[in-house]
Amino acid sequence: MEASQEPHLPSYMKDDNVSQETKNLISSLPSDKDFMGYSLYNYKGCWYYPNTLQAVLDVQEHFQPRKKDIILASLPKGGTTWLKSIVFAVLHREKYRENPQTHPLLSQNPHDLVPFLEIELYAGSQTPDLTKFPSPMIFSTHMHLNTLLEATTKSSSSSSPCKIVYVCRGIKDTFVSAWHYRNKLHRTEMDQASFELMFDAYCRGVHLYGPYWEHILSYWKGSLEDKEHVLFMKYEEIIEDPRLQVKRLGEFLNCPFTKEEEESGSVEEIVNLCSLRNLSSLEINKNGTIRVGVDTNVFFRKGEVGDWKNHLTPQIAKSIDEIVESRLRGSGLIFQ
Ligand code: PAP
Repeated sequence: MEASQEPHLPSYMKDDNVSQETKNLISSLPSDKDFMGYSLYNYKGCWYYPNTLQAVLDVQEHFQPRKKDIILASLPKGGTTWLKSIVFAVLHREKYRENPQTHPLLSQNPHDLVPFLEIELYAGSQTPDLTKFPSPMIFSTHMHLNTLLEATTKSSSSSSPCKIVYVCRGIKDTFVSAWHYRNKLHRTEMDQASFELMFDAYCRGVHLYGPYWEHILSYWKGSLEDKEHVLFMKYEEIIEDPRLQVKRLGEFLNCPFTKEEEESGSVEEIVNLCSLRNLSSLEINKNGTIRVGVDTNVFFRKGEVGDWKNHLTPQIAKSIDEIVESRLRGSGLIFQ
């Protein structure tokens, strides 16, 4: 089925919102198909569906962050929803301290509180009105760091004017999470052949915003070069010690937790508020739909480290580990 006719496909995966100029560009780009046969195009080393590429180009041309804005970055299924909720809760903790029952995370999905640049804001318009958002505003993106910096530094120096937090997750769990997400999006249980095709595409790096290793390396290098502006986080580390990572975020965002806050349990409150158990039990996240038209419940599943073991044989797992290891070799980043 053509992407534009697939009823459950989000707009960013389609090809019906592309200017003539972008069509011309696309016709000159390397192309491939995703595991369902939808066309992907490689622009500056990264794979996009046509509508996503259009929006990325618009972000690059028109987005102008303010100094205090914060940008959250990730690969799809890398921990985006969790990071959005934690950063929102850390940044706005004072506002809802007195009346925690009015906290926006209890009534809105994290994706509606922290909008995507290219998947939401610039997907509907080349020049969305961002002045309506209070500063500091938290935005999010799935773009590579290099692509993002082309947008954020066009009128300033080469370093990012605002803070960027990146989260990533081991490729096998990212892949398995993406597999379940696609099944939920298409409202069907896809077969083993589709699973294998999708796995093969991940191994080749041909997936939206892939290759995986290029994406994480761009942020890894960026975080080493500019520690003040780029923070590199791992989903697995948040699982292991969420308190520590929440405090790390507070430091990075220039709103460290005071001793009194720590003693009064403020860090734990954020950890609990943003936990998968809590968020997924809320009515909004069970039966809601986010602004871009995706059901809220598709963003919450198991949230475990190592769920890939239920889907990949040790041999298959080894093959993808070897690919990632060879691509990351020499970078100092160890990630499996
Ligand atoms: P996105 O990039 O499309 O927004 P993203 O949030 O990165 O998706 O990935 C969803 C994964 O994060 C799911 O993982 P799973 O499929 O392995 O279960 C989801 O369960 C997990 N997730 C979502 N919210 C949380 C949370 N609050 N705590 C821990 N994991 C979470």
